[in-house]
Amino acid sequence: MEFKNILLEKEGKLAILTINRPKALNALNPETMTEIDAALDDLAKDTEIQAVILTGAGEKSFVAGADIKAMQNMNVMEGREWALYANGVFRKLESLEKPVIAAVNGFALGGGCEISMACDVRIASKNAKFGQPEVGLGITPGFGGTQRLPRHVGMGMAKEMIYTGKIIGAEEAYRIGLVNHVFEQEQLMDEAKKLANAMLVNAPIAVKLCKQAINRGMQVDIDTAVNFESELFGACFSTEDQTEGMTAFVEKRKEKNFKNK
Ligand code: DAK
Repeated sequence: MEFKNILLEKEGKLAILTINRPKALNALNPETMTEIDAALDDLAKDTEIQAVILTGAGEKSFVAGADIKAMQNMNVMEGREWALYANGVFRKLESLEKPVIAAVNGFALGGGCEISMACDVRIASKNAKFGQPEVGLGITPGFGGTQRLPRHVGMGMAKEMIYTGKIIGAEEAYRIGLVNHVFEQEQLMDEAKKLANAMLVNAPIAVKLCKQAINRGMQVDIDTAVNFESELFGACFSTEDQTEGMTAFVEKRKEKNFKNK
């Protein structure tokens, strides 16, 4: 598929997916969502790629939300279909079997905040702004904001943000745990790559299984969750990378040759 609204670049084991509609502050219209969907299918199949950075084009905006102009005249069925489709794409992103880092380089409002929350880790530039301003448009968050924001920052903080629609800066987002780190804008992508590389040196299957354990485990009771973790832990002992990782430790060898097998 030829992309018009996103860029998909690959550098070794790392892919960089950039939402590229800077004139509309990278707002998510249906075409962009379809392209993200196709890019995620590509990334899921590409066994070379083991980590992904998601960012927005330009210096002003990560994603300024779902495209309000595209939604303005939707009828009930169109709104429902749009929400179902987009939520499916966000779930695909959240479940991608590789870590995804959101490098939030400006506005992350509405659907922009929501897509960042479907990523594993968020880092932000100092000018980043987060919020769920939907109630001011007469709608609820539609891409999982009511569900993921309380999981990230707790129910009280999420309710305050969602009911008031207030926009918070990067430092406040850091304080409440919505982002892990804040950097100068010009350093953001380098720092995102450093973080990705700190993941890429580890056994990819183990990282993938950790993602499954955390994502699924957070949705279920603790007994089910730790049982699931035990199953995945056990599964690691069928991999060559477990043998390599432990052999390297015993041999006091720093360099490890993980093969994703
Ligand atoms: N949609 C469409 N265009 C947008 C946009 C958006 N979300 N945000 C910005 N733009 C466009 C502007 O219209 C403008 O285009 P032109 O007028 O030049 O053609 C261009 O980007 C530059 O924006 P501004 O001129 O407004 O730039 P400023 O620096 O003055 O302001 C701003 C930046 C981010 C504060 C402002 O643009 C703004 O308030 N934008 C809207 C932010 C917002 O409310 N975002 C949340 C959107 S609602 C659902 C599915 C999803 C959702 C809900 C339901 N279902 C299917 C049920 C999610 C909803 C949302 O995400």
